[in-house]
Amino acid sequence: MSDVDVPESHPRYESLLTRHRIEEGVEKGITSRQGLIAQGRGEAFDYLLGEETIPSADRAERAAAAQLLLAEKPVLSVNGNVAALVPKEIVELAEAVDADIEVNLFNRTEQRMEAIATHLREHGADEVKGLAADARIPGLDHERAKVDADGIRAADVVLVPLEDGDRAAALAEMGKTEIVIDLNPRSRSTEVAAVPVVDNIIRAVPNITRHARELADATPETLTEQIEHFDPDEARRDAEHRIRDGDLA
Ligand code: PTJ
Repeated sequence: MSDVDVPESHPRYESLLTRHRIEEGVEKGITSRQGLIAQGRGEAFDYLLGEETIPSADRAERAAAAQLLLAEKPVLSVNGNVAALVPKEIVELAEAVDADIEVNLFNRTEQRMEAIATHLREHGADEVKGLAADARIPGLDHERAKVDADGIRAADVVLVPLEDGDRAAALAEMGKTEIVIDLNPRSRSTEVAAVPVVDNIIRAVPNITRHARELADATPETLTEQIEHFDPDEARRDAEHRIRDGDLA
């Protein structure tokens, strides 16, 4: 049994544990109530994908690792769902690829910003950006436009998990290379991503870290090859095909 009293033998153990983390996130003031809805949407896609990392998602995760390792200034963007689901794993990824972590919220309040930064520090983060909010993403009129000048504003590669599409499009417009983690292969964020990762964030982040550790000593040429061999359109198509035509048995 775990701390949520779900036996590990339960067929939906992982899914129930994930729900519990989101619920806890809401109770702690980390996750927004809309985050519960986003989680439900994600779960439906994940169920249809077979609740596993499909081979094209694994290839995307390797390309994501290569992009982050090649980047001059990589930043991992964190919202309320990401902080509740994978706080330790985000810190580990940031360490593996030498990236900054920045909190960026759709439903931004100072309280939530502080609660998330504290939560990430409790899980090992040294520095958490996003609180300065001394720069803006052009073309966005909501709270997600607020970023740090020495964080997302200056980044060349940004990891954007569980995002609404507006900011993803605006970041792409700024010329940033985006790695999007989103279980919906047809979301606007996934559509604009250089590297669309159609996988559950609880599997995707540790898997990107594993690939990054494997590629840690690779030359820039090898990293570039990994990226060039990855086809984002094929990854989107493949995930959509799995969702539409997968075998539910
Ligand atoms: O914390 P905030 O205030 O920044 O708000 C965050 C949410 C997630 C509430 C906000 O960005 C939002 O409303 O997002 P959307 O428009 O619901 O999009 C979230 C996307 O993430 C959807 O396409 C979901 O299918 C997907 N998703 C949900 N849970 C997961 C997921 N993708 C990967 N892993 C998940 N666990």
